[in-house]
Amino acid sequence: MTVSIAREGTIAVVTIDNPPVNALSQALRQGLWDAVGALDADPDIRAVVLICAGRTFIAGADVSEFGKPPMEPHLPDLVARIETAAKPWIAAIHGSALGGGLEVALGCRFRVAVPSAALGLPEVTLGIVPGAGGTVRTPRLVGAVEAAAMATSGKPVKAARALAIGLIDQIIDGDLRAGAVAFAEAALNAPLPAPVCARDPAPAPEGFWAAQEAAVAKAAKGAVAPLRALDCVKRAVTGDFTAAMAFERETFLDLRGSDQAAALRHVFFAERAAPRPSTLKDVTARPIATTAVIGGGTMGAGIAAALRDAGLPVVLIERDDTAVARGLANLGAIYDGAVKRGRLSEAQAADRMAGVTGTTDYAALADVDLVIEAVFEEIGVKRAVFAELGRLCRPDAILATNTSYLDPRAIAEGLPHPDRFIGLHFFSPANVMKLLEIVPTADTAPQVLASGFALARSLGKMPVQAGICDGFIGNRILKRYRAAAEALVREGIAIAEVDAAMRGFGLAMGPFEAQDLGGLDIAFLQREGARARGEDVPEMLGDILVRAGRKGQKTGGGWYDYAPGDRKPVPSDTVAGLLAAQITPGAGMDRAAIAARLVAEMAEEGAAILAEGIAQKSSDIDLVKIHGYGFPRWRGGPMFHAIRRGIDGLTQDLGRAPAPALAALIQR
Ligand code: T1G
Ligand code: NAD
Repeated sequence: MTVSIAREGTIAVVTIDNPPVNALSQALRQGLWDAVGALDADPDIRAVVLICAGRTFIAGADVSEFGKPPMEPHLPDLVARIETAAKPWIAAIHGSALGGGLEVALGCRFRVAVPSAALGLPEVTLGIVPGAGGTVRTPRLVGAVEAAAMATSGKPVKAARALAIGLIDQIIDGDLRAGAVAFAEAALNAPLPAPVCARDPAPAPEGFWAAQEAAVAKAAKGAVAPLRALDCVKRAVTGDFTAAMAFERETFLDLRGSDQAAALRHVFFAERAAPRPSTLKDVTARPIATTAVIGGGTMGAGIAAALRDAGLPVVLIERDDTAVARGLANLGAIYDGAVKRGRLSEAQAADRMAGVTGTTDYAALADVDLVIEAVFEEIGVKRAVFAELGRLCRPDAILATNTSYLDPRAIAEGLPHPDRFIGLHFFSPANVMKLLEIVPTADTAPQVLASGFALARSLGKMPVQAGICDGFIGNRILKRYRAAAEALVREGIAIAEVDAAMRGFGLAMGPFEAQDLGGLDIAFLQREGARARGEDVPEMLGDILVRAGRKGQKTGGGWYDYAPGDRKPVPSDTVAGLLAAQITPGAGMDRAAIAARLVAEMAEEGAAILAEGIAQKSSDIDLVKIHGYGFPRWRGGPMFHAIRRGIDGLTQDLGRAPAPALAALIQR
């Protein structure tokens, strides 16, 4: 790590070089602290440009220091030192100025940035609030509304927007360093603006705070930090600077040690470890420039959209011309929706569609780099497709299946060059859900596995490597979760109570309302298929409902009744009658106990998955649940949650001792 000083006439250029993202480690803070003193004492220097080497401006405090006691110089003191320096400092920003990075830039008298730069206060995504004046100085530049949006959402703003709202003073086209030095020289020829701390924030619009509190609480879905960040911005706008700074620091230190902050830090590092498995460190991925999708149904259309969103051309293969037209229409519907929601312009949507070629002719696949199969979940249909692919695709073309429950090895049996075969399990809707389970077989070449991870990165997906078992990682835990939820119903716990408990825990919906939304018949058909293969599959309560024609919302009723045209779940007397014989009322459980039980059951299945080597690390299992099934990020995932619950907590939650694999994981 270095903080170096160069002199260009009367302008000093302070360059930070702390790879990979110039995070504000203690050494870096000390280096900047010392640089202020040195340059204040230099009579030849009239202004200071602060710039970073590498790919980005300061990306924030060093997250790896969070679990440790804060060390001097504390960041708020460093920012104040820059702000009150004898010579004005100019922050020259490229890449991202995030968190503490933006706070340092706010201590500067000016901020300039390249057009591609982003500036933000992402602290709430780590379960904390800015701790060095981010919520206090930002409103003094951009006003209450913009500052509240930045601090409570954690979303960065691009340079053009930052200029428009007053967060930066100029966009530098061309060389940032030269442009910043020129800006500094010009700034010295005019009266300097007051330091940000001395500027008064514009008052918030009438009624803003009450409306914002309601909106932030709704969006936060149980996360604590966003509302606390709003409180800080409100103090900054309605009170004096010093008191607001004290309030923010107190809030930061309070949240820094919280369970939610620990959970979100866990997810932060898990998300950075998953896309780069150590086993693939020296493996080069095969380039993927052209792709094909077989099957234009629910998943095929979504996968094609994900590929197009990443700029990859797609050949969409279907059974016949009618199905081709339907597949293209499915894809067109996805983009029509994106245009309606303002996510894409008409021209962008048209461009996405122009990159798709629909056909029934497999000869169109002769030169594609990657084919993803998403046809019916029937082994015969899939094997026939791969026989064609094996015949017509290049021997080095990567062939992938999107199967949910079939054994990829059975699908690939007899395929020439099996080293190029892999499972790529997308989640519906495939162009939205970030999770991608990557399922190699024993024959899959490391280069092909690396290509799967590279594809995930280019699609903006969260890749998790999974071994082969029924349901891989996510659906196997889902099956356990559903069985455990049904067990509670068999003990007399109301269906609606189970769903309310899981919503209260932070899930978007409970297990029963989710099945009604997706359809009970999908899992029912899986179970029936397994039974037909002679597997011992216990009777589920869901089987009783499906056999009674209750498949969920699509049939007007599943676990709940639905009034025509209404998606609101209503507890069903019919279901109560159908299931009455299966219920032996137990002692009853409150919602906290219900949620604790079900999360512990998820973790117990996760521990078994880990012990069997189906998952590589427990944090991957957390990512599967968060990115594939909506497990609340601020809980860290079922494995993180269980490890913090400990053996005694889990014994209480399960009503019995946790299975050996889970106990062993906790005692590691
Ligand atoms: N601290 C430590 N390491 C960090 C880091 C950070 N803030 N940000 C990234 N890294 C590491 C990361 O673990 C990975 O390491 C490598 O850098 C590349 O990251 C006082 C208290 C900057 C947009 O939340 O958003 O300031 O795996 O793969 O995709 O108010 O990293 O290679 O060993 O993500 O190019 C606020 C978090 C902190 C920014 C770059 N700041 N980082 O994305 O690379 S709290 C953040 C990011 C704070 C103050 C408060 C992204 C990025 P490795 P990467 P990327
Ligand atoms: P779907 O029925 O919506 O689509 C399947 C498509 O495949 C249909 O359009 C059909 O015309 C086409 N097809 C069938 N035989 C074909 C052939 N020989 N050549 C070309 N096209 C053919 O099914 P879906 O929900 O999209 O599921 C597809 C696959 O994705 C299944 O393996 C499923 O297990 C898996 N999957 C589904 C989900 C989900 O939530 N639906 C999630 C993940 C994975």
